[in-house]
Amino acid sequence: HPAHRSADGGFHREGSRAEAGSDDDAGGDRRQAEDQLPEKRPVVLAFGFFDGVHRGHQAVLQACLQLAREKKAMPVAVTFYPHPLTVLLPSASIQLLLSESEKEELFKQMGFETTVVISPTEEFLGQSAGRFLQSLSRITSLCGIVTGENFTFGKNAEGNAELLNSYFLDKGVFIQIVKLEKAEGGVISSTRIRKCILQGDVKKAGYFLGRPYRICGDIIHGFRRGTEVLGFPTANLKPERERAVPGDGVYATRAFIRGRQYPSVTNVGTNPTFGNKERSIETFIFSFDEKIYDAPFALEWIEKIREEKQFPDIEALRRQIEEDIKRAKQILEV
Ligand code: RBF
Ligand code: MG
Repeated sequence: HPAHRSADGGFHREGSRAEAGSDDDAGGDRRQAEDQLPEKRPVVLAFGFFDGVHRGHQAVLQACLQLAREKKAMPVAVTFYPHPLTVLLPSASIQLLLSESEKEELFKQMGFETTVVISPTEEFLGQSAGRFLQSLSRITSLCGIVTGENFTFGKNAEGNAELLNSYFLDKGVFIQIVKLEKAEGGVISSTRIRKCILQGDVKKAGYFLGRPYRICGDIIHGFRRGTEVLGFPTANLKPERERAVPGDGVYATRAFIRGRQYPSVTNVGTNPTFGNKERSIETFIFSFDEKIYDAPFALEWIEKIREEKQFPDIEALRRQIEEDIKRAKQILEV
């Protein structure tokens, strides 16, 4: 597996797993940064949390791939998981745009053979910016670092791109700071994309991401009502915890099951017509086949169609769903 997982924020060679909190360099620990990356081959690192791997992140990652080609070095995406905030504040719930494995998969698709996933500990996050830089400078194979202009590091985010630049100025490490990508009157950021998704604007989120927003999940059993009362059997998606879910409403979606695409329509909400207590995500696949409801399932959110509403009776809801399907087919061009 190409990902090198690090339990304490050090840069470890594959297989040299470390105990969290034990990398005190004063003790001459063996797991020092210089012997932590896969090989002695020169490396160019792209640093970031990269939640979403949106168009701004893609610019940073492409710059890293390009620099690595120029330097005949290995490009390495260095990222963090879980979110540093949830380490410092366990009660914080942050709604992420990608799971860890989805993020790694996107790096791979872009051309990164190697990813380092740092699982940040409180110690790692509490270290000074200076100490973070020192540990980087001990990687003898390091020949370049690429980050976005808003990258920060060290305790209280005291280190920034400028400090990174000045620190490495005379050390033979090329630092490239990539400008933030802008669209529709603002900078593209994970926070902005999360807001779009929560507000139901999945179309704009997809534009900022450079691909439709996608959620993978397990199928859970829903209410039999879908089949028996309405005549629209639905697959119920249960996303993993801490995942950004589009706001309540009806959406044109594409379901992916065992590598196949299925145009579909998805309702998010509490089904006010029936007064459910729990929020559900229910997908009706147009070309329904019993068998496909038992497989892992990914959903791409293309465009919102309408708000979820309370209908006076089941027949009125059923007629509206027929309209939703027509509209979704137009949007999905099927
Ligand atoms: N339930 C509602 O109470 N109000 C809605 O506006 C609504 N819209 C839906 C749109 C679609 C395309 C689908 C598939 C379901 C919708 N539902 C809505 C959910 C419906 O009540 C639910 O699928 C059945 O009750 C079975 O759980
Ligand atoms: Mg169902």
